[in-house]
Amino acid sequence: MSVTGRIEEVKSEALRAVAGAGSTAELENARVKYLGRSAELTDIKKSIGKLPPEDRKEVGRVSNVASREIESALASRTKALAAAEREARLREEAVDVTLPGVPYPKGHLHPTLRVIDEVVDFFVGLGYRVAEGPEAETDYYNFTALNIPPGHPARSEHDTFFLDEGLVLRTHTSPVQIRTMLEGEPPVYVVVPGRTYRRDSDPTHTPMFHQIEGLAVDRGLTLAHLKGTLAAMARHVFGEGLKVRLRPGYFQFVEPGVEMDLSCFVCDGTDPNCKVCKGAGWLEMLGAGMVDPAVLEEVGYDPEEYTGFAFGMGPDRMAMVKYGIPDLRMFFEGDLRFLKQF
Ligand code: 2NM
Repeated sequence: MSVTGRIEEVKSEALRAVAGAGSTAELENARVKYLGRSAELTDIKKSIGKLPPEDRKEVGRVSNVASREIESALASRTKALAAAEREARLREEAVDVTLPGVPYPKGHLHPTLRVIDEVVDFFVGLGYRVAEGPEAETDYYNFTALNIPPGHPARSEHDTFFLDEGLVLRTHTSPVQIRTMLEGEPPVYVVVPGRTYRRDSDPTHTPMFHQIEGLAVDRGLTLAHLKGTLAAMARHVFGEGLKVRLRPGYFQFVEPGVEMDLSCFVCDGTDPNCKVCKGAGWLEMLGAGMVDPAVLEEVGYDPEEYTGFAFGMGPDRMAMVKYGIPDLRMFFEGDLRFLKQF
């Protein structure tokens, strides 16, 4: 076969290889094979000088045409393949920003904490300060300053946990009110949530329970302020339109003392078999009263100038009533099937 014939053959083979290459890597192989240093066409060009003089021009022309055609085929195929590969990569890496996000597992507030938040939010909205204090308290703040001196029978009703060095686990959060009053002069408007402890353990009592107490001391405060404030609080937590009633109650550090009931938010007294109020029509909500002048004097306030009201409630029991939780033990088991309902 003539040299030019062979060049045509190599060219056709090269163009087929270029057209058939499926990737830029395969194209590069074809380039090396047909145009590289040891390619057949390269060898032919190098040996043109050894050909008979009358053939050199024609072989030179044909081999140059072949090189250019292969080069231009390579260039356009490279461009096409690179574009296709880029398209494929973009498709692969595409992020669909319209897909819904992966939901992040959220924690759940404990029912007691929800009630505490609702009560505290209510009082903060009225301008009360939130105060906290130590759970290991001195005997003085827990009892004596609250009109319960050493040896007083009211102490034994508190089922106290005694610690070393005259400390007790606080049986109520009232010592925080004493500490607050000792810090400064009236007006005092403070709400005090916290853990409290009593040596009690049965289906309706746990040795640790929560209290929210509150205290207002100012000029001219009366039982009417107490009732209006606490009725608004109860309606904020359990529902607008509910009724409240006060009954006489006894607490060592108030005079007079009252207990407040809330009309049943489930049956409003219409269902003798109501599971929530047991047919009573009323739910016991909290204890309260006008701060005993002896307590005001103990913290250096003049009871002739100032009066105050105080109250205490149990958010664990309130949560049981509000959410219909039948057993106090559920609060402490940490069972997610229980907690996730809130
Ligand atoms: C209650 C009921 C009535 C109360 C009184 C005081 C203080 F410190 F001001 F004297 N703190 N909390 C109080 C009064 C608490 O809980 C059922």
